[in-house]
Amino acid sequence: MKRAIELAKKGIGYTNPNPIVGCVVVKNDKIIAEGYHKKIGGFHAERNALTNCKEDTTGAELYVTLEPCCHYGKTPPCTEIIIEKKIKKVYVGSIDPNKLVEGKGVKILKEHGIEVKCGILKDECDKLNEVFFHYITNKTPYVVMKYAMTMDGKIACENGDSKWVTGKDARETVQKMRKQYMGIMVGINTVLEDNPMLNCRIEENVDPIRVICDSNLRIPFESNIVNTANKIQTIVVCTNEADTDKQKYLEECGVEVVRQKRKGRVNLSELMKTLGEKGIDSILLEGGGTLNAQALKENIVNKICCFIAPKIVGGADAKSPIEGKGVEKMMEAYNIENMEIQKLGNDIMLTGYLKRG
Ligand code: AOF
Ligand code: ZN
Repeated sequence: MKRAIELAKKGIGYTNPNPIVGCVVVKNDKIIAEGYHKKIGGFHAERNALTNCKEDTTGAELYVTLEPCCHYGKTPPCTEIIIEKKIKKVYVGSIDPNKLVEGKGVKILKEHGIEVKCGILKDECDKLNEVFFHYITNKTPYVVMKYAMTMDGKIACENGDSKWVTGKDARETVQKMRKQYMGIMVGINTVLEDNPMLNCRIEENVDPIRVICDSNLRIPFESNIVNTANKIQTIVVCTNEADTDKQKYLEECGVEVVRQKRKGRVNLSELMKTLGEKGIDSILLEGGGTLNAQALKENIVNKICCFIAPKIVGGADAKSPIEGKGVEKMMEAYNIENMEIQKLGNDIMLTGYLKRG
């Protein structure tokens, strides 16, 4: 199963909104075939492993990180090929929460006399697909709030200079996240201040879909975002008071404008529903502080990824990652659970999950 997990990870960034899945076939204590889900729409891990196998699979055992599917989707059910190839025993990591599967894959295999053992390295397998599990159940994107700050909790100096807070290794990790998650979201202030590209610079053609929250359509026509909207999918979200001529012009530049039927600020919960309907399974939220505060308030954040650089910049008015009004009492703080810590060069990365309820 460890090998199957390794294989599954090769699919990161290519399968969304489908899961990443790895599969290993073993006979006489030897791996006779391997496979993983390479790309959305392509064959599933099990079918890739079994069709690649040169040896006779009769009586072999199969390890798969996610329960085999039993439905006709873009491809035929994996249970069919497992039965056809006369596999004797199947070891499963996670149960598939997809309503079309949800235990039925295991049941069908058992009905065909195949022994099935579930929950092998379950936690590791579940972690592979935290995005898929959330999206298939809620139909809204899994939101990862990411920010980098100094040891005194600042994301920039008082004058706004922010290049760079963290070092090379941490920044490279962020690029990998831009590949892994389907969308990237920032507020208009970040566009006005930094004129970012919000693309993925470690690999071509894996840029995330850019989502800009811009209630009044203040985005400059000459910004990098608008200038590249023909090449990289870009969604700008505004509310009803935004200028309709500007909307038209942006659309001519290749920007998709989502207009929410409300006044004032963009409603993020509603936006998550809209993005979910567009098939976007995950969002890397790169702030700034006002948008981050709103995202926490509207309860759309699932995971936090906080980079801390060994630096202090000071300044009472230097920006911090979460602005807004904040909570009134320590008792009301947002709590983070299952914290993990990792060193990246001289920086550290803290990850954790928003505690619900
Ligand atoms: C995958 N890859 O290796 C496995 C999946 O859209 P389809 O027809 O490819 O079906 C996708 C569903 O199949 C997915 O939601 C999940 O429930 C199941 N298993 N999917 O993309 C795989 N094993
Ligand atoms: Zn399948």
